[in-house]
Amino acid sequence: MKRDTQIFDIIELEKQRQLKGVELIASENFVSDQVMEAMGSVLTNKYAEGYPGRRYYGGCEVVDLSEQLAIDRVKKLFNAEWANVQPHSGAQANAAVFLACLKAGDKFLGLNLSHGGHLTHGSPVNFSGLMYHALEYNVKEEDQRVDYDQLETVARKERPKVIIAGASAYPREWDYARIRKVADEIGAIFMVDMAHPAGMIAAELLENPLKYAHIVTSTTHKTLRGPRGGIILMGKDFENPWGIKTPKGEVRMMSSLLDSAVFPGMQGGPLEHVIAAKAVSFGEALDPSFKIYQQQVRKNAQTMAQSFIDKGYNVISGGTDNHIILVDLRTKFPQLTGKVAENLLGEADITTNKNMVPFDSRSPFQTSGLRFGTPAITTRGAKEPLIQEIVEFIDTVLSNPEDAKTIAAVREKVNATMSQFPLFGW
Ligand code: DSN
Repeated sequence: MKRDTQIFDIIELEKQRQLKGVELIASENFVSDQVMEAMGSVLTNKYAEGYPGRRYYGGCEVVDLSEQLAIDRVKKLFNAEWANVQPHSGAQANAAVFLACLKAGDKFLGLNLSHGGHLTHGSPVNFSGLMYHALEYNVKEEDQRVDYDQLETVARKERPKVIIAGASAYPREWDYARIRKVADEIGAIFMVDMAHPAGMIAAELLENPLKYAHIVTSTTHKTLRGPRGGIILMGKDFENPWGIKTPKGEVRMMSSLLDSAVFPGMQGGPLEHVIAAKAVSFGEALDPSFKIYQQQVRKNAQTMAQSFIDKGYNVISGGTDNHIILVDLRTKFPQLTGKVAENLLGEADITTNKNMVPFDSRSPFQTSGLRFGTPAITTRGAKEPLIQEIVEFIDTVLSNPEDAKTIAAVREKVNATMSQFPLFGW
């Protein structure tokens, strides 16, 4: 077969884009060469519906080994009793938990999307909001931290079957113990979606939600620095609280309901090449060097937050406990929308994303905020001085929105700087 130069030329373009730019999207990272090697391996050829040791296809004895290795490593990493590594994404992992715990129309409670919540935690345009009865809690206006009083009030009044913690744009630590307490009071399942801080949790820099939550979901590609994908974990397995029984009349364990919800409930054949790549990344996260990396991610995030504050920006909640910095542009640039700011920075090869800020006066298509994150730039080798320089670049661009020459000069500096931080061994 002739080499498909059309697509490989496009892939090369993307490689060059990644190499020359400053990557600040909080949910992105750069995986190692061996993670990519596993993803591009012969394992993509194998159908393996089912789970290790109980498949619906022959010839699964080898992929059983790699899937079991992924399960064993992720359990060790997060101190989990049970894991499912098959979800194709975080959204699929969450959908599987919903399928296992809720019936159509049942109530659940999650963080308001416009206050930092995830799309799959009840957005009206997502399956979670379309199929189920989504209730929400907010952050407080005065300090932009989760309003636990409101969460408890809604939980006691509405008695949702599931309460979810976790966010896509929340820079602070969670009080998981407090949420578990109210979940127990009303008999709800407490689920934590740790997609964003998973790597920091693995490195023990943030509280491990598996100690508090019944069920924990995550993506594998953000701070955790694995391939794109999802996982479901439990610190401790337990009998399902609704008394759903096996054909033999025994109450089914939650692990059994969750396994069935992933396959055959939500998905067909697992992506065994991606599962092998997950195993590689979990192995990397178990290495002591991963903790040093995560410590630097946090130092860089704190440096970035302080540098923005020093330049007169409004950093939501006044700083960060994790890898996320959420900036409200209205204080420094009242006319500048997140959408325009994202495009301006893109012209300087600085990649970030527009984001709603709590109590935003603009729509999700415009927004008043920008979300920044330090996992990817830290993988490139950035330390605090480079972070300060990057904030300087960002401030120069946003302060000169009409000045194409200045923006082009910043782009040249960005490209020259990033050429000193190599990536990829291929
Ligand atoms: N879309 C992912 C993010 O960027 O945070 C998960 O919500």
